[in-house]
Amino acid sequence: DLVRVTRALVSVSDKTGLVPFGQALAARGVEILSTGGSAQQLRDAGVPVTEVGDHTGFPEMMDGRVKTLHPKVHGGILARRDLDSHLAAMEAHGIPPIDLVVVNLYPFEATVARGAAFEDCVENIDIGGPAMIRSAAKNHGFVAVVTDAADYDAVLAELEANDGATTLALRRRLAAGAYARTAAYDSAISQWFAGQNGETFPARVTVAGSLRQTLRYGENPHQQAAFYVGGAGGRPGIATATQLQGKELSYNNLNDTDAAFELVAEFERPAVAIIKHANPCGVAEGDSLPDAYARALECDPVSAFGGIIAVNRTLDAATAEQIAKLFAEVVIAPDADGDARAFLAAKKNLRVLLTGAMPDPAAPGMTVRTVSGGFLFQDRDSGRISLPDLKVVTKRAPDDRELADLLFAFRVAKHVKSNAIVYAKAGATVGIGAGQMSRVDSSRIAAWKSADAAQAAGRAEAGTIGSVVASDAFFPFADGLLAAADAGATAIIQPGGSMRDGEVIAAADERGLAMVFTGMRHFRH
Ligand code: 93A
Repeated sequence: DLVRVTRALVSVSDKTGLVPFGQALAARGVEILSTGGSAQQLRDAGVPVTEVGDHTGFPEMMDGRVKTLHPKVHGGILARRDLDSHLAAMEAHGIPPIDLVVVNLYPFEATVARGAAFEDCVENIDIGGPAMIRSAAKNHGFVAVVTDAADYDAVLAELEANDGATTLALRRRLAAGAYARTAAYDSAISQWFAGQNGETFPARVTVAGSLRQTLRYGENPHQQAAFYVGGAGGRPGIATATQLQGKELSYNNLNDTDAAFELVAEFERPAVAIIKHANPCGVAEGDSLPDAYARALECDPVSAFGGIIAVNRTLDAATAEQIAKLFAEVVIAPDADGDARAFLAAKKNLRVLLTGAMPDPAAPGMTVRTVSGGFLFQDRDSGRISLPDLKVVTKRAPDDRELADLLFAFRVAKHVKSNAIVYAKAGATVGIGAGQMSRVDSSRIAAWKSADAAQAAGRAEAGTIGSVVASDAFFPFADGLLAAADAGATAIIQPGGSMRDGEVIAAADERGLAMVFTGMRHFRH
């Protein structure tokens, strides 16, 4: 299954590593056919090349739209070397075999990403390149296809090891990668086209991504798993992060870290979120990160053990020193200063991720999840409630302190699995109830956990006394609200819109509570 490389066709837009690769091929006596810009660069570096136009006897034409689309190129790539009829056709038409195809495509994705005009994007749809890639990959029995400069070294190593030949194993691996590349390329084109036509949900979709890493296992050890990146357009977060230290990230780490980072991105002031099982067990904003961290931890220090910590500012030494005292799985931050890095370095197993920037919580985007036999697509929940959106529905209006905490609590509730109930005071959560099937249970659990935490810390009263409370969706009955009032909450924020809003408002008035409606729900499942 060894095939000696005598002739290569090189046509690349991304010319990274082109010259050394071409030099190495030439040194092996490989004849290089190449297109305009690629040929120019090779020739300038002293690598002998034949222009494809000279090879085919046909000039590049129509601004390069037609340069390699010629039977002498495609015949040379597609011909089976093990069939007499194919060999006879090559002979009859003067078609020499091409054993190596090195092509990367017009930078369509990058052209779209830089906001180029429609015509410019269209011109960057490569036709000849994918045709050659697909031809070469189909004929992998005899032809090697390289679509990624990262594979140049592997190809050269094979040629070196096999006296100038490629193995079938390598050609098959390259072929699979080649079709993945053309599929992703066409998927990007179709997605862009649909967008230009104003189609939010086109008739067909492809979900494209590149393998970042295989994971030790999935949610459980008997499940295989891998992390693919792609889709969100470079949104700062786990996909763009560099890992400074620590063990390999697990499937659950990635999922929880994503949740943590998206949550702290909601806040303008320094903020900290501690996440367990995709739900926050403490969130706070404050004048500084150390202050926010201390108060986030105070909410539920028992659950914070083994948690994931996200901050929305450059991690400083004081915060890092505190974090180093806790057993945490992951810390994610936009950046970390030198002293902070030194503190965390002492915790060898702690994974530290730096993203370079915070994501924009209001940015539009799509989320995808799988269901049996299909996918569910939706806009990401970029909804954000601010002061002018609030409607006071009770006799008593919230005071300024309550209003600030209500907005804070509602923003946290958006990131808590439904049914979500969040008690907050002075910019910190003091009780969180998540993921219950009934809202009243979430309300009770949050209050109970808050009382527990106070007792464990030796505080006289539960954090919920004098707090405010947020609910991610309306209270269907007054019971959930009454549970919050019993826990000591003085003000409530919720979407409103229940059939029984009247009853719920009356109950709030009776208990002297202030309540605001947001008109926006934040379910998260
Ligand atoms: O315009 S094309 O679709 N028509 C072609 O016949 C063709 N052949 C190669 N684009 C074509 N290519 C692409 O040109 C390659 O895929 C590569 O991206 C690029 C290399 O051009 P140059 O060597 O002139 O820089």
